[in-house]
Amino acid sequence: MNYQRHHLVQTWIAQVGNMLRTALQGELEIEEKSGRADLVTQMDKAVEAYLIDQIHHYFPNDQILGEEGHGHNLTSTQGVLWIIDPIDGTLNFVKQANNFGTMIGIFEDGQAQAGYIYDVMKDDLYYGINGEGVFLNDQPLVPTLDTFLADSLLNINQYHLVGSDPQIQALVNGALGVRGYGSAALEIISILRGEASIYYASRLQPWDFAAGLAIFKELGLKVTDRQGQALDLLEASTVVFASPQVHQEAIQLLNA
Ligand code: 2AM
Ligand code: CA
Ligand code: CA
Ligand code: CA
Repeated sequence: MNYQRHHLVQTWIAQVGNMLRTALQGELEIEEKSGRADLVTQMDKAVEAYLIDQIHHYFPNDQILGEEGHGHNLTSTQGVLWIIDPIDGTLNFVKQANNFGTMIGIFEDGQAQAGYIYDVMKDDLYYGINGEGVFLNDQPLVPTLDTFLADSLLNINQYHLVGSDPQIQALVNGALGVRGYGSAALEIISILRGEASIYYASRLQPWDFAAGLAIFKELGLKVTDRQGQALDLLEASTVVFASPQVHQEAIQLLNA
């Protein structure tokens, strides 16, 4: 494990937390991206720029993929690749001043090395380091998840609340209940806390799933596409995050 890198990332995340909490005391500059619910603020850009500056300074040979424009032309996962979502849940950041996160995944030749998910307003940092375990604020974390979908809360994103895909209806009907936070970071955190045992989301980008993928792998939990196949770190996908048994049930229902 790369302790120098881990300590740097912890310092950067603390700084990002201060930047974001301070920004919420003032005016946000809000722009639309693809539509009214797809927003970007000056803080999404400022946090991404800050993290990229730090990574470039300490690790000049590493590659970086960030939501707000960095590395979108990458075609290879060779070497060290950082995948960054500066604010996950920007709509929550703007509307709720709560329920958003910062996510960082670190990969080497496509293999997960570390994942960080920071719940900014709670000041809770969840991270997993390859071979070292998963931690919440430096305390070891091993979630107890449900064995059966019927006993599980299912987190889903809003695209599944409309439409009539019968397989998704079967998944929803098979679960104990459905929840949605509007932030991939918080949906993943709720599984790490043992609250939900599955998160099903379509149209996730690499920066939405990379950190969670690294943390889940370290816990022996599953993260795949809808067919149960491994994700491509450079491609958007439908994603199923779950405990192994619940994942198997979900993949069966989603492909029946
Ligand atoms: P974001 O806030 O970083 O954009 C709910 O909107 C969740 O889906 C958030 O995690 C959000 O991440 C993600 N998401 C992915 N693509 C999105 C899009 N086109 N519009 C809004 N949210 C999107
Ligand atoms: Ca966004
Ligand atoms: Ca996101
Ligand atoms: Ca984002």
